[in-house]
Amino acid sequence: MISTAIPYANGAPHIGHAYERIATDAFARWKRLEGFDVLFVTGMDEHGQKMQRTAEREGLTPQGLADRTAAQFERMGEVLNARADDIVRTTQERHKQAALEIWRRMEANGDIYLAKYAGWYSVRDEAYYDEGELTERDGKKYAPTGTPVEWVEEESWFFRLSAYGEKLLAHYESHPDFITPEHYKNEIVAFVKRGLADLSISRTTFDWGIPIPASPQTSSSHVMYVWVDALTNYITATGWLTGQGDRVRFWPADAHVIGKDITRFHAIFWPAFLLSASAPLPEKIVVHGFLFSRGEKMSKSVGNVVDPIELAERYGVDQLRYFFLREIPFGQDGNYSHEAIVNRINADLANDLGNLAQRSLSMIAKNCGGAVPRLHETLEEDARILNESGGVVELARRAMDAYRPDHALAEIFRVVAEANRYFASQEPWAKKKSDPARMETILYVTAETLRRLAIPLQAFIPAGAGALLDLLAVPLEAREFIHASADHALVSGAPLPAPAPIFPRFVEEESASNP
Ligand code: ME8
Repeated sequence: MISTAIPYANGAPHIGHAYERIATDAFARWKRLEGFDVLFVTGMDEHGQKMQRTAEREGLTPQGLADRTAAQFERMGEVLNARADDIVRTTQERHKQAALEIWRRMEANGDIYLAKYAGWYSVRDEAYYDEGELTERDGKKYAPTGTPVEWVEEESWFFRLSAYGEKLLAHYESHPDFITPEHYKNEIVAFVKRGLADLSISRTTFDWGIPIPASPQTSSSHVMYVWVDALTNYITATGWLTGQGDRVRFWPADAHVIGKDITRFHAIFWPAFLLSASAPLPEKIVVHGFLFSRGEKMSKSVGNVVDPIELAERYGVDQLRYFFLREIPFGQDGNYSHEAIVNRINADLANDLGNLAQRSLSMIAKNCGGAVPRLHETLEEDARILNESGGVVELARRAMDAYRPDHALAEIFRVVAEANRYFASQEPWAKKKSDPARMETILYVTAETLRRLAIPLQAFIPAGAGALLDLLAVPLEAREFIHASADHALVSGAPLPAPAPIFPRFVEEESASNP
């Protein structure tokens, strides 16, 4: 099981959401190609004060706003070719049951008590902050994230987070890869070591949330703190807490993929809740960085939010996926700009991969009767490139096991570049008359190399890699990693479809000022 964070349903998808979805989809596809039975889940975070306030501002009901946003995110998943197996919406009945069940278990374990809360709350972050963390500007106080905070006093249920510090530290110690990459782990460990305060986990000042069953102790009605509610979505998808459905076996999750701003919630609160509820902990919290448009943080107030669907329509879906996954060192922040995207598309996809496929396959169509060429006597150069392409899945696998799609793609495209050098130096076009057998061998070796590269590429650029495998007449049931070896090599004489270009160059539109 692998998951994305569940986006707040108060606004349309932005590039950060697209990046997270694409990366998680690539990890999920990779594991499927490895032969695993994969559950890939996403969802929508639909409760909380932020939802209630945005809905009021827009003249909608909170549910109406949630429905509108959920439809936008569903469309984003489809457009990006990154559909999940399940979308957990926190207003769904199955999710309410799971959230109440985790609450019941934490309460039964003695970890929930009633007290009065007074403190600084940021509605934008849906989080409390300590006085010491705040900064003051023009008489107003701000959270470390830059969002305004307000003073809140209310009766609240508390979770005994303070009791879990030692247990969490022991878990980080015994599971050194629990939080990856390492530098995010170091921040979390330092935070826990400073000591954890108990956590307020209910609200009485608004009602858009999961109601906590009334108790004789309470004087007002409480709804669940949106993060207890939201984090539980990961279990809702499996039915583990309620024992319902046929996905119970998927819990614990292998990886929760999240952005760097929500590591505390995932690496401290969530495992503490699970320990309290006697539920197994997820294997890994996989943290990615933030994307910036030429170095600026995107936000609605700055007005530079880019619609990922527009980007996909402009550059192409595989092209956008490739750019994100190849360009940004996974775990670090990254920049995107028109120039950077176009450079990647044209250099790697169009020139290196697309051209090689186009040139070799059209030569085969013209000179080898539209069938896989014959393989005659092979030379050292042939063996070398076949060896390189034969080893690529293993090298990329190591990178993907470390959640580095950028490294995996670098390995694959290193071999794409090798294959180009092979093709150019062997000059099959020059052997057409002088040594047709040699020409056939070179074309065979090139086609077989393309096959071995296209198989792992399916995780990243599924449509283009699939189209390339179609052009090589590789059957749908022979496209997993076990098929990337020589045992499943192309069979000489097998008919091939007519070649068609994959990955055209991105050509700049004529701008109005430059006729
Ligand atoms: O945090 N670049 O929702 P969200 C990369 N509802 N990633 C970004 C980003 C950017 N510029 N901006 C946001 C929430 N993200 C909660 C999650 S999970 C139980 C609840 C990432 O819509 C962000 O880090 O603000 C998070 O992983 C995801 O997008 C959703 O962010």
